[in-house]
Parts: sequence; C-alpha cells; structure tokens
Amino acid sequence: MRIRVINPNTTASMTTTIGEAASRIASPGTEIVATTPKSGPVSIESHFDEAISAVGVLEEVMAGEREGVDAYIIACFGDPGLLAARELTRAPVIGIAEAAFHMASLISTRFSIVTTLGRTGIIAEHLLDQYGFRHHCRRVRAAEIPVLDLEHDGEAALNRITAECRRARDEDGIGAIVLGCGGMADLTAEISDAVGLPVVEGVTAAVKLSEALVGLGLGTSKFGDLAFPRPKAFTGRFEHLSHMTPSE
Ligand code: 5HY
Repeated sequence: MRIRVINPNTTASMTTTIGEAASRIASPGTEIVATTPKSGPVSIESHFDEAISAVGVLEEVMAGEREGVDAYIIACFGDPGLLAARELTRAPVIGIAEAAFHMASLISTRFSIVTTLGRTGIIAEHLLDQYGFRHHCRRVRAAEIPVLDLEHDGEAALNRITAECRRARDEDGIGAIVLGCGGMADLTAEISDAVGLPVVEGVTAAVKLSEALVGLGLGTSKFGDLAFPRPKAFTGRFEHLSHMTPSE
C-alpha cells in the first residue's frame, strides 16, 4: 500500500523528519510518500496558520487522488483540514492528533499532551472535545518552544520537551504522554527512556492505523457528511477547483 504523509507546514526538513519516522515504523510493502504543500506557513503556531495550511493539505490530497494513494496522513497536531480532506477521497485520512489520542487511550487510563507553544494548546483541547477524548486527557502542557526550534536547535528543544514530560509524569497522575507536534516524530524512544513512561506520537500511530484500516478494506464513508463535495464554481485564486468531480 501507498501512504501519502502530508506535512501541512512548508518546511521541507521537517517533512524529511516526519517521512523517515513513518518509514521506520511502516510494515514491509507499505510505501511512504512524504509531501510538502507548495503554499503555506513554514510552521503552524496559530489559528491563522492552521486555516491557511488547510488549503495546502487539500491540494496535496487532490494530487494524491490523481497519483493513486491508499491512505493519507495529516502530519500536524492540529489535524488541519481533516474532515474536508475526507470528503475528497474514499481512502482513509488520519490526523496525527486523533491517531495519538486513540493509541494513548488504549495503553493508559489517563494521558497528558506536551506540545510546542502554549498558545496552540487550545487547538489540542478543541480536538479532544471534538474526538471525545477530553476525559482521557489530564492536561495539555507546552514546552514553550517555537515549532522550528525542533529543526534549528534540536538539543535544546529536546531538553525542554523532556523536562515538561517529567513534570507531567510527576504531577498529572497519568500513564502515558502524547507528543503534540509532527516535528517530534523522531523523539519518542529518547523521551520514553528518559522519563520512564510510554510516549505516543501521532505520525507513527497514524501509519499503523492506516495500515490497519486498509488491511480491513475500510475507507472513508461516502454516505452522509463525508460524501464528495457537490461540484460548483469557484472564483479568484480557487477557480481551478471549479466543477471538480472526484475520481470515482
Ligand atoms: C505541528 N505545528 O505538528 C504543529 C504543532 C503545534 O507546524 N506542526 C506545526 O505546535 O501545533
């Protein structure tokens, strides 16, 4: 099977980190295609960044539909454009936040999230409510590091994330930790060893969930709200989306 792993920000080095982590965990026979949208924010750290990045995600799904893809992964912890992306395809579309919540709730009664900036914590809280995991999550914490510090100042970023994970372990009464950024995809083993708790991150969790869904022959339902969008005219910079009929 072929899984298209979309990094919704436009930092190619972070797409490489995400793609390598996905390839390491993928089963034999699973091809990982990690992609970066042509347009969008270099990092996603606000509602505005998130809204703009969703268009890039949707354009990557449309490209995947032309090339033939068995599953899609949206590798940003805000799951930008997730439901809209599901409308565009019959293939499964997995957001890394949703994937991590599911996996963490299977191995612990309570978990905490450690994300990058405090201001994006609310986005994770909204997703916990939307997906029905609020009661599983004890706390959404932040290491207070800009997303791109993971690329530019990795050691210091790792130390700040690990310290916040230790505080979560000691203060939150939890059994597991969820890392709240796609750029943390390669940090789970090191942090789990340092903190002594299971650490879940969404990219690798989403790869395994994608393989499971495709293996079960399950895809996005086309009955109800995730049916293909009704073709219509779009104007201005979106004119190219006009009267788009999905590849049935
Ligand atoms: C992410 N931002 O996973 C989110 C993390 C965050 O560019 N990739 C980003 O802080 O919300």
